[in-house]
Amino acid sequence: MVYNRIKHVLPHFRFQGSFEQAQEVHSGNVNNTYILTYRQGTETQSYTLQRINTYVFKNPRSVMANIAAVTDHLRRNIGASQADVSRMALEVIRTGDGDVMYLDGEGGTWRAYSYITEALALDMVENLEQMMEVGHAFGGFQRHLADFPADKLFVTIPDFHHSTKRFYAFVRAVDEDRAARVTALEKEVEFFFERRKMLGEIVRLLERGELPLRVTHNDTKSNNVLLDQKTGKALCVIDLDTVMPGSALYDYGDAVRFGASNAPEDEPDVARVSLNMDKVRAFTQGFVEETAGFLTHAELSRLPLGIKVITAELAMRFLTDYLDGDRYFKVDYPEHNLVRARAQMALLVDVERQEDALYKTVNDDLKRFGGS
Ligand code: GN1
Ligand code: MG
Repeated sequence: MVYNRIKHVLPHFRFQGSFEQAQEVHSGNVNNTYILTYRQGTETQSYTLQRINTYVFKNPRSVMANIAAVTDHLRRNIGASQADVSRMALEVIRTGDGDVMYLDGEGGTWRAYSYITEALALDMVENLEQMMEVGHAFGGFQRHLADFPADKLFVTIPDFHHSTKRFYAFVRAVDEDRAARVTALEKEVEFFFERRKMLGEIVRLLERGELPLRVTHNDTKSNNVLLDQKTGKALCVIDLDTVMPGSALYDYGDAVRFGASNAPEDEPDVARVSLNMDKVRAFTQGFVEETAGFLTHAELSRLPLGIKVITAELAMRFLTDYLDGDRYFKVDYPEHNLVRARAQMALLVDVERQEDALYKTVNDDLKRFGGS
């Protein structure tokens, strides 16, 4: 029973009314998520309750400090132009003591948000209008945080997108072969050695100061955007766990990797995995329209590099976890991480094939929206 897993936690948060029901949501790969319904007279109010994965987030207090600061900032900036800010920025629900999280004494670390109703989070983007809205959402997120001091954020997962260090971690996993799985994976291992230089390109540009550090979301999957069920318009960006200083290329690249793929992230039949250029164009239009006014030309003109690096990096992270014996990502079956890795590798091959078209798309939008 879902209720049995969370009932000891519920009284510690400032939820309004009396508990009615709880449902588990299975879309994330890291945290455990529940949607709660509370009733007050004839009104119902919903909340999101999450148990934070502390294997992944070693310092949940820093994660929550980042989230509280960023959501306050978003609320101020969005509130200046929008009437209904409660549907456009997440709100952290405090504990009875006014804290941003609750430790249950059994090793569980919990936090809650108000739940935005009549909204959709898309695991699979169905059409180009939706894809453009996802672009507006993540581009708008960057825009609203452009005046947030990136150095005030905690680095909650050090080197999260340091793809060169990710490569070294992968090499270590191959060497250690903790789950005795490496023998059958010669081709896969070779794939990442061949792309070693490309993997380090964004890191090098950041280190040389050719790309600036921004406040980035770092997990820009389409299901981390809420769209209004009635109007289809983007409302709010969710899952702020990995908000950290980073490159705009990461957010653009990860969003295209996930939202513009013709197949799910863990598609077992790699022949079905490919990059949908129409979806790339729709996303890029939404994203560039929001960001052309403040991202530098060095960033905007290199957006497609983000797709390559992030797709390669995630493929490699899945394979690393498979080699380590599935310690990091939640898996539904024994080969799940390998299936995910192979699907992302197939996607990367298609991204590489369509690279010229990707640069053309971005350049067309830069002309259109005057990105300097
Ligand atoms: C993880 O759990 P979720 O879906 O928010 C991961 C991301 C990956 C993603 C792949 C903290 O995110 O980096 O891109 O899975 N989050 C963390 O689906 O590692
Ligand atoms: Mg996430």
